[in-house]
Amino acid sequence: MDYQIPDCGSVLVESPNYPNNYRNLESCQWLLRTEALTPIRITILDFDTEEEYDRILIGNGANPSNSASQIAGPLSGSLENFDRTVFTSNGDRMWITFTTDDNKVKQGFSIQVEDAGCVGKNMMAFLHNKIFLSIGFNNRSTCMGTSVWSSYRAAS
Ligand SMILES: [Ca+2]
Repeated sequence: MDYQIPDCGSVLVESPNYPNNYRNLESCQWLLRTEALTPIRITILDFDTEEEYDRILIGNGANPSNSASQIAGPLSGSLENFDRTVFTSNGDRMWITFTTDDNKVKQGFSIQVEDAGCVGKNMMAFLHNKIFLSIGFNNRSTCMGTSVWSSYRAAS
């Protein structure tokens, strides 16, 4: 899924089927960018995956295959064991990948992705349209069909 974060807005990136269990052999990718070209701040709100085997990676830019761009991960297991739950990009684009192995599933995760240029402002929820779908990397319906797509913007 590719998400564009509205000016002063945010989106929620969730594992497939969240808050129900994800499936085995998931391979998901989210590409994120801000409309305002400001950095992105992501906050892990909830996280529970099979330790070591079901994991996410987070990076700067729009190319998850570039390992030099990775800034966090692999993250797996429970949220309470993480040293950090907030990560900020160095530019207006960020990526998240999620892969699982062939056995043991858990609830997964919910991650808030915000326009870092507006963090701290009062925000209210509203629905936002999906901008465009990712192409090529992942056509699995488990990733495409279940990601929650909601966002927030500053209250006027
Ligand atoms: Ca697993």
